[in-house]
Amino acid sequence: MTTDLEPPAERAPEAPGPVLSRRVAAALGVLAVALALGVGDLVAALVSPPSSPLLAVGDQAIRLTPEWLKDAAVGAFGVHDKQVLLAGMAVVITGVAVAGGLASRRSPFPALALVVVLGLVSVTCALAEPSVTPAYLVAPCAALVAGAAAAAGLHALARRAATARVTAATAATGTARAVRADDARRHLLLGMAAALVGAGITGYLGRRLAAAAAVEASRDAVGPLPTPAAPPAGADFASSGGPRWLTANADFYRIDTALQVPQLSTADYRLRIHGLVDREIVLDYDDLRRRARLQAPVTLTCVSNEVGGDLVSNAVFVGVPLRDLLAEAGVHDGGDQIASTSVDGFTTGTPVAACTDGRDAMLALGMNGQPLPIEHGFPVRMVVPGLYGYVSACKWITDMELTTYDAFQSYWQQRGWSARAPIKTQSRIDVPRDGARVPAGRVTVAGTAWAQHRGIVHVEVRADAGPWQTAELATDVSVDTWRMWRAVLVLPPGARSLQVRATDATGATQDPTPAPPDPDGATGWHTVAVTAV
Ligand SMILES: Nc1nc2c(c(=O)[nH]1)N[C@H]1C(S)=C(S)[C@@H](COP(=O)(O)O)O[C@H]1N2
Ligand SMILES: [Mo]
Repeated sequence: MTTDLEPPAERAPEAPGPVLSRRVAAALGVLAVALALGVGDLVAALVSPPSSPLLAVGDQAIRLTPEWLKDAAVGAFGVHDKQVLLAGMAVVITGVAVAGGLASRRSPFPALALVVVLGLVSVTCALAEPSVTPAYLVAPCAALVAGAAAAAGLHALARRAATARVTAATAATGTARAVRADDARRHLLLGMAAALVGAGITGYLGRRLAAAAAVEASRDAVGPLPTPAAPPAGADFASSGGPRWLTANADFYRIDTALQVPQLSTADYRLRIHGLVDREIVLDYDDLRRRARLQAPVTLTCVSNEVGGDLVSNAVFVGVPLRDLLAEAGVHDGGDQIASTSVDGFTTGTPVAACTDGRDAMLALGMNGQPLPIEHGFPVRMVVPGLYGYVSACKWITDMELTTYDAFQSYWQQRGWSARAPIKTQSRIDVPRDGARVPAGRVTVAGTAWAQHRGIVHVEVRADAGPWQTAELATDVSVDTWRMWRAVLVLPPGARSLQVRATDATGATQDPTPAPPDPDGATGWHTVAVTAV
């Protein structure tokens, strides 16, 4: 038994079939195709990148284009010919989608047919890719299904909205018919918004994943770079619990301002050296790789490192000596600063003198025998021993402008940090850890000390502000790297405070004044509290 709460007159008359407005019909076509392309892109990125419908069709278009037209396109658009092709495809596809939508004002079938035809075209193009595997069918088919579902679903919503509008045309506001028309219209708008957001998100994620995969592949293609000799014997006291002299790439500390790791492939890589120079130079990755003759261990340190902090790591870098490149460009007398820019817009400002005074300043391509990890600046970064990272270690570097300290302020300088930032002498206790309980009596204390480009010659430790005791130093490898140390202290039972200080090769002992990192590096002696039991 049914109850009918509405009088029969309120019920919609059997529609002869509503007609969608041109605007709605066109939008429906575009949204269905956009969602199909977005889903196709995302699924392809996850399954098999070359099968992305848009890119597979673009690839075929390039393959089928006669040589004379290709030459003309390259002549007219230069290196932007691919972008022009993709933009052209976007215009054509949008036009076709609008037409398909407009043809679907009464029935969803023209739009569905369009999606199916586009789907079959992309299937055909994907299957024509030289590297084809059966997995190449997945993305175009997913695109087809998503596009067809969007076309059918949006069309149903649009019909309902159109029907309700016709029925409500004669009804007063607030009546059930008018409310129903408003609801139907809201559902249609929600459906369209969902399709738009879905197309945007899938398309964006697909593009990003594909870019990341392409850069990963570009890095793999570089192959191994000269492998560093094994660290010299006795360079660390890892056997006593101290840090290893060489930091594994995966453990190397990381600092970036960018929310996402920049993705730059070797094929797209260009470095421009310009400004106060005799000759502007533009180099690509292969140019740099051919000149990469310098191999040196360098300990990088972040200016933000607190006393006792771990924003310091050591690796063997391989790269092009900066002084070679600067000599080639011919730096003008007045030029005292290199303004380096990363592909993500970050900038550093490095003294020209530090890059020409004979130290191992370089554009690094390799780190511990591998191409730079992407998060450490692949394909190319700057490394200058002795300077904090924010004034020297520009990652994903694409531009070096010779300028002056008067004319240019780098990223962190603009935010109040010092223009010049040589690394301050520091030392750190790694064992025992702060808060540890240790057996009373003879306790091994071990850690690291650094004073890059000056070198560490002396480290002392003490307990409870007692007399300083000289620590044993590990083998000296380079003035540009940290130096490990260890000592045995005799600790009576109870709460003990252990402290360390280092002296660099100029004879200067580490500054005891506790100071925060801002504006040019922290000072103070690292102190840990332990309990001897
Ligand atoms: N492009 C870019 N380069 C950059 C940075 C950055 O945020 N963006 N950070 C700098 C800072 S502050 C430091 S300490 C070092 C850190 O290098 P790492 O992440 O390889 O250890 O990179 C420098 N180069
Ligand atoms: Mo830093």
